[in-house]
Amino acid sequence: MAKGEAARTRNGRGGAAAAKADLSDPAEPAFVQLLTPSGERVEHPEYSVDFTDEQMRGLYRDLVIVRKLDAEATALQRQGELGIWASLLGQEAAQVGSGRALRQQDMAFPTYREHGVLYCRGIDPIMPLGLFRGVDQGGWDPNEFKFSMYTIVIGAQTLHATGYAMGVSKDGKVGGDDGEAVIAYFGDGATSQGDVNESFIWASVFNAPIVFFCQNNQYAISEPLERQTRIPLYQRAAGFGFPGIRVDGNDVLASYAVTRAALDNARLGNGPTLIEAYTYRMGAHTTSDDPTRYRIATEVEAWQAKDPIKRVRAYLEKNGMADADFFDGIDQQAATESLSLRERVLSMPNPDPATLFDHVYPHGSHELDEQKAEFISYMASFEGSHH
Ligand SMILES: Cc1ncc(C[n+]2csc(CCOP(=O)(O)OP(=O)(O)O)c2C)c(N)n1
Ligand SMILES: [Mg+2]
Repeated sequence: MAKGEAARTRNGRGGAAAAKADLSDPAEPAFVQLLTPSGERVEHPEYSVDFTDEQMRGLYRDLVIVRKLDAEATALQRQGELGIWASLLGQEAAQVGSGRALRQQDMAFPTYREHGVLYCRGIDPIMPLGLFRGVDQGGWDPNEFKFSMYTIVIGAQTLHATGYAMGVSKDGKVGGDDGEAVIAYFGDGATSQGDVNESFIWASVFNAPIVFFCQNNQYAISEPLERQTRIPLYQRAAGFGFPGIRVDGNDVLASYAVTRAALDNARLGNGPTLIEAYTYRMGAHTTSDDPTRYRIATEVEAWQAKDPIKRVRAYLEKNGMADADFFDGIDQQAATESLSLRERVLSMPNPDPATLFDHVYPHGSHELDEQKAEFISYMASFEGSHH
């Protein structure tokens, strides 16, 4: 069997992979959409946005900048400056839409791919690059930015988020318009993890103020969605006793509107919501992955037509809300920010290896002190040698 055939057979639908990605496929359940792929504004009976022209341009700026920074990080990995990188390419709208819907007091729990949400939280985009370069553990303060550390263990952060949300409730910080809400990000593959299902149960029965934001990017590394579920993911919520909704994850307006409504419900004390942001991972799973081994080019092309940035640009142009100078200015700003990112990555100092022991426990331990001393003398034994 040829390689391409093997990939198609694993997808289970033969040559239908491209049709699977077509959102107008009647077999696909409806989702909330406010901006079509061609840049037309459409209304939805339950969800709306009322952005000013300035705010719309701001969303465009966010989308372009996070894509550019992401491309720079991928290039840095290819040049040997990062150990690995998990690209967000294609998922910008899901991340910027939900990220901008968060209020300052809300707490977010990311995976390893939420660079766009991190950017919206006001964290310097250099921070995750230290982690992926292996020179620090991710340098931001989760309490200061209300954005937890990246989590590589699939689904684990949903438990952290649920516990945190239960704590918010116990602290009496829900029930009003100024209440606090929590959002947990995870992928389609993560929905098969016990941790995620246990989180759903705890959040449900304790009515925790949490939004479960699943970016269904159609793959868990090489495993397609049909290996995770026989029903649309958002419908899983019904079995746990809270609402689930599917949104066009390539539509920044719809992602914003749906997330804002779910966060408001949580902060008012109405409990959890599962949001399935229906999107597509345009690039590789990480820089260690080769997606041509398991998916066909026409599928990727079908999703390129639904690009999250193109549709916002088309909308701005059609409605005379931005001119060529504006778009050039944004491209210039993105180029400047990515150049700065590159320069700062290249000048990141290598840490003293002995500091590894300083970040295990907040107040250290006797055993760690001993191990650190032993390690320092071991390292000293190499001094003067070339090993
Ligand atoms: C508990 C656990 N099992 C396996 C892995 C290896 N792993 C890393 S990413 C990944 C796929 C995750 O897919 P998904 O949840 O869809 O998120 P995506 O990467 O597509 O954003 C797996 C299996 C892991 N990191 N943690
Ligand atoms: Mg996935």
